[in-house]
Amino acid sequence: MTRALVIWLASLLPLAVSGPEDIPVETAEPGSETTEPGSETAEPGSETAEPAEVEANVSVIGTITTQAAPSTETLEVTQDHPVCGDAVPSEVVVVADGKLANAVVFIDGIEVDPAPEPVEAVLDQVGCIYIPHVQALPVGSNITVVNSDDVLHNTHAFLGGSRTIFNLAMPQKDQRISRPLRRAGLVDVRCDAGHTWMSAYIYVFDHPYYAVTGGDGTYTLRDVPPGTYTLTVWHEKLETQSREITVAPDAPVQADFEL
Ligand SMILES: [Cu+2]
Repeated sequence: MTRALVIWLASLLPLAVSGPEDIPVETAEPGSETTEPGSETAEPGSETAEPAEVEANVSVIGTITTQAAPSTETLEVTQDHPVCGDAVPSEVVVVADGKLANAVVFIDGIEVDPAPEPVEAVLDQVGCIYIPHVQALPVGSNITVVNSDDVLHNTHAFLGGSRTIFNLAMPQKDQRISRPLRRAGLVDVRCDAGHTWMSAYIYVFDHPYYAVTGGDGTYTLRDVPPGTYTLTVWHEKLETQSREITVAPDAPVQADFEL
């Protein structure tokens, strides 16, 4: 088994339990399946809050499913085999029992003032794959790119598919470089060191109403002000879908999607 495959399998363990660790949410409740950007404003010490209190903040919940087959193929490694192995797993469609991981669910076009609190985030390069593969962050956050491999990675991030926001040559193992995410939008990351199989996505938002699905396909949006909104779900390969929802003050909206 290649190193990359072992590392990838290990990376799935937390995914299956608690979803991708997209956001360092200090106050995440045990067992919460999705990222909880809204909870970053919680008071220090709120880790001991009653579960019922947290549930009261839930505005939109749902499950993202698909009939698409999981990506079972591996991606051929074409260079740096001693570090990268001969193949790495594809993370394009991660699905179990029809539940889709790595889908980003968000309210489209909502304006908030002030902007959400920035966070410190990490994009690691381990065994010549990015970890996490998909994450979502508030605008203004810092992303620290880490090279955990003893090989050159050149981490190139594009906003909106074309505009370079950082382009980092990282020749040293354990090298770390931080960059701010100054604008909202979808950032895709590629490796310009010839590792054509490497890809990651960072979805940057100027509001706190978003989540990334974990291994169980569920998401939760919290503290959304009552109103009517467009709810959108994005996935790197499957069709983007949107739906109008109305958030009421008293009960959460259930909004499931099949991509
Ligand atoms: Cu690379």
